Amino acid sequence: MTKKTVKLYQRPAGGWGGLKSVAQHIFEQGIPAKGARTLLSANQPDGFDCPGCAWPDQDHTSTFEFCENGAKAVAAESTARRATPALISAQTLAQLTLRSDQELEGMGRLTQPMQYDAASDSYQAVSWDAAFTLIASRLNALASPNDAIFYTSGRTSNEAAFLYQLFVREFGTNNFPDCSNMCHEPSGFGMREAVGVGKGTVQLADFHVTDAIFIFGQNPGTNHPRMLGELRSASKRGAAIVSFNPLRERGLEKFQNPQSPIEMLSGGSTPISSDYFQLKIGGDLAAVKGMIKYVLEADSQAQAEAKPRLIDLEFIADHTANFDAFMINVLSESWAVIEIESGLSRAQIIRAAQIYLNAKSVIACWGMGITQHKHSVATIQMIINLLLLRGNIGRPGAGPCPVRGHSNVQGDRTMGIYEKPRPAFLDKLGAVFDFSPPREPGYDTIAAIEAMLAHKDKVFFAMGGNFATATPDTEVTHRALRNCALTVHVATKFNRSHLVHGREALILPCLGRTEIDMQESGPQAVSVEDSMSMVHLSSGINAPASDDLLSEPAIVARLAVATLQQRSKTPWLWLLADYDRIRDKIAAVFEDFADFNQRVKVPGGFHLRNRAAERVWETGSKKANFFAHAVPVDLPIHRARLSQQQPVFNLATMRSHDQYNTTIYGMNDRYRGVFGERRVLFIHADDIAQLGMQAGDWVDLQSLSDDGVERIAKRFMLVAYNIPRACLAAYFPETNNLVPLSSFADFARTPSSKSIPVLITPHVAAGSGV
Ligand SMILES: Nc1nc2c(c(=O)[nH]1)N[C@H]1C(S)=C(S)[C@@H](COP(=O)(O)OP(=O)(O)OC[C@H]3O[C@@H](n4cnc5c(=O)[nH]c(N)nc54)[C@H](O)[C@@H]3O)O[C@H]1N2
Ligand SMILES: Nc1nc2c(c(=O)[nH]1)N[C@H]1C(S)=C(S)[C@@H](COP(=O)(O)OP(=O)(O)OC[C@H]3O[C@@H](n4cnc5c(=O)[nH]c(N)nc54)[C@H](O)[C@@H]3O)O[C@H]1N2
Ligand SMILES: [Mo]
Repeated sequence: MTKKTVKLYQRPAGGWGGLKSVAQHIFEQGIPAKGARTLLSANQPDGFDCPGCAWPDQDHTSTFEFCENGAKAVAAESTARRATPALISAQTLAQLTLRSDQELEGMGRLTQPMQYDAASDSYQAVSWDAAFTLIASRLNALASPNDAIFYTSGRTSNEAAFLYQLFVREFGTNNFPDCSNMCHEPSGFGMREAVGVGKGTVQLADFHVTDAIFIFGQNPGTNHPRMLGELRSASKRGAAIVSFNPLRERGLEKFQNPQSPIEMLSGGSTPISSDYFQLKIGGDLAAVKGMIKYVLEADSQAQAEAKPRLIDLEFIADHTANFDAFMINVLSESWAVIEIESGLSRAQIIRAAQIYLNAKSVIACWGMGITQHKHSVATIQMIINLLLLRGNIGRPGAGPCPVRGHSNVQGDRTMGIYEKPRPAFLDKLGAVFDFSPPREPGYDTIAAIEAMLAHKDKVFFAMGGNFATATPDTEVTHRALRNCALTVHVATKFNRSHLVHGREALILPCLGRTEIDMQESGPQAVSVEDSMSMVHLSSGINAPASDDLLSEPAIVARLAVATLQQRSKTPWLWLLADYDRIRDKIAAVFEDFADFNQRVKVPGGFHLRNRAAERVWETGSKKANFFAHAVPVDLPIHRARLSQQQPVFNLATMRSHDQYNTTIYGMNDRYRGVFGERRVLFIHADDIAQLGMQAGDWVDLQSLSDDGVERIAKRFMLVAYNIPRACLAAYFPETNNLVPLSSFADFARTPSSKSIPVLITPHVAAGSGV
């Protein structure tokens, strides 16, 4: 194991450190020479879509664009290790539970379906037919289809997701909790209300001509490394890049491009952010509202002096609603509240606003630092307000850019993985497949957990992901899953969710993106939609990890046949034989996918129509709506501070450089200078001193919530860091048990895992009785 060290990382992001890290991961995964070929086929016109993040590629045809963390994701999927029944069946679940998450996934790729055997407390190999028969009989025995819950994680392809939602709706429910519920749900909700489309409106070409890029709550150096390439060229062109982040993130400061021989050899690098605003956790709404206040004040001044106006009056008049009420609300917000709640000075906010005003075109990007708060929807709408002021949407170089996470999380939603489907979509789906889809809204992630807790004997089915670990309130969620009659996981690797099971349990191993998907008509390609609505094909190139794997579409189709039998008029196995047939059905249901098969076969794929980008507003008012939101002063963190004598900290949970969500690749977080340890707590040096502690001390964290339940996460090492006072950061999922199930974003119900009020106490070993 690596030695535990913490040191300031002073080199740029990317560079030789990235290449070295990839080489090490390939070595650790035991991948032979073919590994390199596999890596080189990611995001090629005839290769597979990188299973890493949802950042788009230049035309999806550029020569291999080096991405350290994409390479790690590919290496993890193409590992030479195998989690065979021989390996897994030899251990009881009681034994497996003691292993770390990294060890569980480290067993390698699953090779055969497995079923839980209560007598031996272990998983044992089972045939596919027996597995489908068991699931079908349990589903059909439920009192209501609504007693079954179908989770989706965002790697699932369009074709698999489309078949999956069709099967589940023919079965009779809209219970579709989705990883998106924990991720960009507030972006979808907030933007649909504001501009009528729940997706970003910009494309890569906009990054090439924009004058300013504002980045809120995102760590692209780790989570979207290819975005750094765009930021680097924008920075070289002289575009302003403005970061809002409580933490100093290396990738937002400097970048050494592994594709530039000059930078690599000379040790040179490109500065990324022109300005970096280290605001308080949760302070973005206040900061953006402050910027808007300055713009409006400066605009009144310009008007008084008969100078050119600073806001785009024509755009506001022609395209927006509610501007006057919004303006009154903004002007009445006090600078004092804005400064306190953002943690930025008025001068800093004015500086940011001036950059905004100096730019003809502006892109606003955001990530989890914005979405995982109680007030996330309001914050997103405030960012949209800022863009609307100067018509920064629907023209070149301008627009909102929520940067999505999983490589096809956006596409899954497009395909109908949604618990509140639109009636028009259901009408069409019912007409194309000749059935009556259920109309009642289903469960999102939080509601699914609540339902499993409240009622025993549900069936929980997961298409990928790691539900038990990714969700909040770990102990409660685990109780909910254990309450189920049957839990089923379609997965590539063994993970904690397979250990937190119902009375009966199954693991169904599937092909990964990198593998050849052979069906009756030959090898198949699937399609995915990236963060900028580009839809393109992905075809695997590796031999499957085992002969006994099925593709996700095959699992859905065969399960549908077993469950629905004569009830379904859908030709499931005929569709499965050739994915072009699935795509023709997708085209029949969704107007924007007309001629899907032809358009997707052009190298690079095609761009899905986005009405807001065309300035067509599909909102209630048929305009883009300004939303007035007060700067919140009564959030859980405010209430917790009022209730305590001792210092209450605001904790954000985030990703390290060596993880993909719940998949832990290693113990290092290179850009933050942490090596060999994940249980760390980033904290301001003065806060450490005020606690009477020292960097390197071990502490426990207790979260504070209104429900009176004690939630404690034990043993974190204090790391002095460049972060504002009273703010903390630690990694997910080690901290997920601190987030109460009841603590989520207004309207969107995304767990507020970026703002957890906590107390810090010296570490007490479990069971020490002290
Ligand atoms: N290698 C790798 N790539 C990934 C993933 C991965 O785990 N590993 N996950 C994928 C997924 S599903 C997603 S959703 C994305 C996630 O990508 P990101 O959105 O980058 O996710 P996080 O690491 O959770 O946190 C992002 C940043 O938010 C900042 N932050 C915390 N609180 C606040 C706040 O209140 N305000 C502001 N302005 N900033 C704040 C943190 O300091 C951190 O820099 O990445 C995707 N890509
Ligand atoms: N505290 C806290 N909690 C969070 C977050 C946070 O920032 N803080 N982030 C949230 C976010 S943004 C997200 S998106 C969720 C992620 O939640 P999930 O999407 O549920 O979790 P992942 O860790 O991405 O899922 C990993 C598992 O997916 C399986 N897998 C990998 N590839 C495939 C495939 O091709 N097919 C199938 N069927 N399975 C596959 C593997 O078995 C692997 O173990 O977590 C959320 N939870
Ligand atoms: Mo995500």
